[in-house]
Amino acid sequence: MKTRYLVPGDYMADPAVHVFNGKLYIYPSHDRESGIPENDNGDHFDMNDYHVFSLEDVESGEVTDHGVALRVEDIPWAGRQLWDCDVAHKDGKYYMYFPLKDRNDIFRIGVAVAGRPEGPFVPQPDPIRGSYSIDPAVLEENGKYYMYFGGIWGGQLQRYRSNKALEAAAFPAGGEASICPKVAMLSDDMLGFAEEPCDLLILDPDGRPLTQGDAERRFFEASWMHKRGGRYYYSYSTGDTHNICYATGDNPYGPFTYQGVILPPVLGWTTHHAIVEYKEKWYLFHHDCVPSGGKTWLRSLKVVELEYNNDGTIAQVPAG
Ligand code: FUB
Repeated sequence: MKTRYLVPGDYMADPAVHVFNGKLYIYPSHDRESGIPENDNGDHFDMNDYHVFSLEDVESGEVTDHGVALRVEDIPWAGRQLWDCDVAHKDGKYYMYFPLKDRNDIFRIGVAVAGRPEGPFVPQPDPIRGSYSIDPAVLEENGKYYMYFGGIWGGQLQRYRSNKALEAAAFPAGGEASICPKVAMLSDDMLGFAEEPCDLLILDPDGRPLTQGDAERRFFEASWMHKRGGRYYYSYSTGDTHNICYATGDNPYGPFTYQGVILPPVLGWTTHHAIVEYKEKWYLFHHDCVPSGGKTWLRSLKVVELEYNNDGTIAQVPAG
């Protein structure tokens, strides 16, 4: 399959993708031209709503835009910046988890609820208690739901240790274990954490945690978890080195062992993805900035087929 741009008329990024009612539903960030200058804090990613898309034929079928599903102005605790969201389904309801800065400019993770996968989603009055940072991704497993989250730099994860805010942001030294993504089981009502978030450890093949100085492999943001053949695949972006990498494990909490790069750098600064099985094929959804001519804040949604090797490792997708 050739790589396909899915929404050529608008700028969409950070796809989360799931199969609901036999269709593929895509929940992207909705990029826009805000005029805010680019900086390392990500202020130029000033998105203020989400659209939901669906499709039934990945290679050439029509992509339906279901319109606006949630707006910043409808969220009671909103400050600014709706970043990468995800959606989970339980007992006939759909739960959208979204990162948003509150009025103190602190990223928290909110929940909004709908009766249909395309929304509209109705936000809860407050963010999830104990939530922080960005990029929630939810895995369902035997009726339990696990949220993976976190992102450094503009995603603010370096401002926390052991779920507590620090006086000042702190990065480990280059040779020390890197900042980890977080995982927490969700409560039965899907509106909160059932437990304190804990670190998701990513080890090198010798069993040592990846170090903060290992910028080509260590976690930065954009968590995604999928399961294939009894194996858990945790994938993520390395941020400033622009790889989508993956690590495998045998349970939702890890530890995970680093395996390699799925997607080398694309045009743009951020890289972000979702992996999903549909009609017996696997697909990588992601974004790049080719259609906007390299404007890093105007990203376009793409899909390409993902191949697995016989040993279960993922064949690297060529950039472009
Ligand atoms: O879209 C804003 C941020 O850019 C996302 O939350 C990150 O994962 C990166 O893609």
